Amino acid sequence: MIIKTQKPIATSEITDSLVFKRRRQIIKSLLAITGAGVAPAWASETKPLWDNLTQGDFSAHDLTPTPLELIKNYTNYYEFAFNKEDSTDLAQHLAIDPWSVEISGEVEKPVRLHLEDIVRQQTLEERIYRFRCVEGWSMVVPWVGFSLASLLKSVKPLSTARFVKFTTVHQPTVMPNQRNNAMLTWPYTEALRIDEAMHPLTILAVGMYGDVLSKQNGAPLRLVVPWKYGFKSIKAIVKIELLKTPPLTTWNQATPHDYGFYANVNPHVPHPRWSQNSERQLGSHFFTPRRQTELFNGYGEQVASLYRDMDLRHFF
Ligand SMILES: Nc1nc2c(c(=O)[nH]1)N[C@H]1C(S)=C(S)[C@@H](COP(=O)(O)O)O[C@H]1N2
Ligand SMILES: [Mo]
Repeated sequence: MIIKTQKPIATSEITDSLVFKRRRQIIKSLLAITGAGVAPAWASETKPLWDNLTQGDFSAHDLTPTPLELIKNYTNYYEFAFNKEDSTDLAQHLAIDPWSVEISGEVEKPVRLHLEDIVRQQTLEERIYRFRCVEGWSMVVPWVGFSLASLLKSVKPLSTARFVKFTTVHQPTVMPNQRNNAMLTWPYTEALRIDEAMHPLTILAVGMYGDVLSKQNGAPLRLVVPWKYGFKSIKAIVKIELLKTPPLTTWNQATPHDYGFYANVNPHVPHPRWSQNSERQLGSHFFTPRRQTELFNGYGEQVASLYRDMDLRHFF
């Protein structure tokens, strides 16, 4: 894990038309502090520009970001399509400015916030995380985001809050599968236990590769939980609810035997139709051996204690 921090940048009066430009500027200025951010270092074999940054516990792992070129058309976004290229193209129609997020439920101060105000209040960091999809592929992504815990604390969770539910935007005019009600129940929802949501590794991302998030990757705001399978990392979030009881989530509801609530990356628990023992790393040559999948996607040192009392073969 590599973390880069900067004090939030003071924004003054922002009009809606400036919103996107402003967000992009804030994110880009994060890279500017290192004097880098000109050439996309992740797109080549040159030294990554975060080489000079503090490296966390994961320096032993290969955390060279997957070249952006290789992942930008490789999208799972089922509101748009069930194949990766079409969902990338169709996602460009999503309307993302202005954007607001409702935070409600078991909190002292339910609010609806403009994304710009959230970004202004939170401290943006760059985090380079491994990302493992349940389908058996993986990548390394330099996200730009902020701590979910920090946002949740700002609305003062009540002691009754035990789960956090996230909901994707409902935009049936541009999301074809929301119109057809195809396959899944829309809008897409996901959830975490409150301690998972409060974990320092859990972030809400507004950017990647030193720029704003692209629409196909979940703009303008998505969850990233690096020790869980990718489907937990819900895109285009408009609502965050703190709840007393575990909510039904999209995949858990659709195929309860395939996808558990926890969905922690676990090489020992196969999917009903394939092994989760190894993964194809995006961008690797076809003759490169598959990577051995790690328990908790390699973040066990940080998160295993959350599941101390659970038999991980049953809570999958
Ligand atoms: N709203 C929404 N969020 C979603 C999905 C989706 O279909 N809709 N797909 C999930 C799955 S299965 C994965 S693997 C990741 C993919 O993220 P990426 O396209 O940015 O790589 O997004 C997750 N978040
Ligand atoms: Mo996925």
